[in-house]
Amino acid sequence: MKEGEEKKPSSKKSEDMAKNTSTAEGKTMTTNQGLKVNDTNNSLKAGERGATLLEDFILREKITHFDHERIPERIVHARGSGAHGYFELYESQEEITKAGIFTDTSRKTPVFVRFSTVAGSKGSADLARDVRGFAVKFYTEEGIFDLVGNNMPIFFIQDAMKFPDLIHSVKPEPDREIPQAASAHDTFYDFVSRATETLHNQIWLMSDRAIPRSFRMMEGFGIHTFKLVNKEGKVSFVKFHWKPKLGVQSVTWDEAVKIHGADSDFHRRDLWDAIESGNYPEWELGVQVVPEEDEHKFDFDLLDPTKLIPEEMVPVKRIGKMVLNRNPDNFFAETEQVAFHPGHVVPGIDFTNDPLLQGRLFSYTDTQLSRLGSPNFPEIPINRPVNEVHNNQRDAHMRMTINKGKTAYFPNSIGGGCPHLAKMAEGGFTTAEERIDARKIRGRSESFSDHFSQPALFYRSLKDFEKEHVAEAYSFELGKCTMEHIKSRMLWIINQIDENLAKKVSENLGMKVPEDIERPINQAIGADADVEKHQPGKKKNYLDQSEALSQTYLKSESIEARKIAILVSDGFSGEAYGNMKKALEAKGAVAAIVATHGGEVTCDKDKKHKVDAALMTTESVLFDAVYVPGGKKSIDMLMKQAKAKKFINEALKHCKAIAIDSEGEELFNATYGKDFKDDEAVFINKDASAFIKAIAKHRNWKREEAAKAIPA
Ligand code: HDE
Repeated sequence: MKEGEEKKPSSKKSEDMAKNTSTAEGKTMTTNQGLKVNDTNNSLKAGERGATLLEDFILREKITHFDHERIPERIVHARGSGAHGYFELYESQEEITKAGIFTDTSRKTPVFVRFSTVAGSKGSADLARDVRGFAVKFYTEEGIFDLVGNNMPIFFIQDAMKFPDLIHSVKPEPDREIPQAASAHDTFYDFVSRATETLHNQIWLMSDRAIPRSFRMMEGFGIHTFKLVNKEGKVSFVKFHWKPKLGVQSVTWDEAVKIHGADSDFHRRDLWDAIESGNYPEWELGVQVVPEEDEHKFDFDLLDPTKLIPEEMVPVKRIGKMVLNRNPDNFFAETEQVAFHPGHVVPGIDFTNDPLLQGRLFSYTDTQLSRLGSPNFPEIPINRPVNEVHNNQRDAHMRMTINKGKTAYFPNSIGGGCPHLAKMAEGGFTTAEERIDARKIRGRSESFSDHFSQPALFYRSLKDFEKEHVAEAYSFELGKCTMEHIKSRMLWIINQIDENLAKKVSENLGMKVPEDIERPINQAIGADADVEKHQPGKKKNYLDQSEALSQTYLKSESIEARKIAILVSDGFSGEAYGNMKKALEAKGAVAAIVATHGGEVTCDKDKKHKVDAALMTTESVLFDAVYVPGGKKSIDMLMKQAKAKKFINEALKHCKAIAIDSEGEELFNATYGKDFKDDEAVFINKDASAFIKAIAKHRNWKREEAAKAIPA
């Protein structure tokens, strides 16, 4: 873009959506037919106490609409949160693609993003141990491009044919419909231990990535290898990455369990609040590009979605950024009705033969038909492209477009041959040509059979505290399984990934790692397949470690929209509070007063302050750090409250930063804090800057081992 040139406004989509919005401010109530209504409280009756009359068309209209308010929830990814924003490109990528969004730096492309959990139903809790969906809809000038990815770079299975099996195994067991939104049960591990292609995604699921602190602090991945095509028709392979500005951060499992009860909308609220407060979440879009001729240069198959390309082998080039800056106006109309599809692509982006991706190309339209009820779902405002749509598709349920003219066929002369076909030069989509000379076969490539090498690479690449979390997660999950043969099989499998990991988990389960297990190991193959060819075999070591696989790799100095609890009672030091609040807010954090009672709390300057949460209604796990200002009266009151001590103990246990003024030391000594005074994220009577740095680091994991002794 030339200097001084203005970016085009991002509002084309917002303007389009605005045509469908409705505000009731100052308006009279009407029926759906526009008839003014003067009573919406009483039905039409035969006498005041009499039977209700069927004639009451106003009642019937209201109740009928209500009866049909729900639509089927998504089979997977039912629980989600959405936000609007935009995408901007840093520099043209014309060498690898002709896609307008990746070549035209003057564009500000509108996007809608939906984050989700996978297994739970619509009303389940946000902090379930699960993969997170990360689906981005780009409203480009050439049509919709959907990048429908997850927060982990690989998937559980290699072939679309296995998707219903995978999902049936992880969903609640069908006899009792238990457990909700949890993988910790027999059927899931029964499947995992027999379909060993799942192991790589499975070990990521045991890592901290599965319990993020916030949607704003997750990476995103397109997972499949896609194709990019340039103007000359040259093809490159590509993997897409989203790198969050705030780094990748998680909560601990103990917190996740408690957040379930304290605020089951924790992630949804966090995203909403951050955007409302102007702390717009940001990600950079990265690409790993492999020239077409290098397809077979790797120790794994690029078409296998259970494999990632380590960043050490192919670096991630950051090509643009996405900012989420507007909350939806209406959850149902936007977040619920948005219909993603990996098959929504624009010229310059194309598919590979990844058999999982190929199956997805069918599934997503099919599922919208049952969920949204009509092939006209692309006409719903959130799904409409920003460019014009013209074709000969007509009618069906809920058609919105009023097509004029006589012709709905092609070729025609009556309609002047319109809509006419696009020539390639005009930007029409053409599939990248590929030579296919093959036998028709129901089977799987032997190159997909290495199931242990990358789970092992992932585990080796983690920091010690992350490894510990993986061991604890496996122990928890398998501990919840009731069938010995499933646990035993899993222990043998984990042992193939890493002996140390298997040792820890087996000790926690009070079981032995078996010498061998029933064969074949991998049973996710056809009955007539060459069994030996498809067994996972011994793990290979083509890279000792990949730094980028540890989530400590992406660092951030920011404390934007972090929530800091200021723990007080009446008589707290107004000056100390004011200084800390100012310092925190200057960095974009939220300083929330948590007091021994609700309403207002009075400081030592006799000034009243609004209480954000009374101790009895909130929990330490909902905050990122704790500050206790001085003020003798306030400290004395807090000393009498067991919940205040619990609040501090939990923050300590979860390795959070804690700052206490010297007058508060007495309170700190009455907690497990007395054993952690030398801790590098505990600040007694220090200024705000060190505290803020510690919050930006997220947690002091070095404390974790010693903090296990805290019974909170
Ligand atoms: Fe999906 N997936 N999926 N999936 N998926 C759906 O589509 C499916 C897969 C992903 O926020 C459904 O509209 C099949 C991989 C996300 O609305 C459904 C297969 C990845 C979302 C469906 C996969 C994903 C979905 C349910 C194997 C990561 C939520 C509702 C062949 C790259 C999008 C819907 C949103 C949603 C099918 C595998 C990500 C049923 C058959 C791999 C983020 O069509």
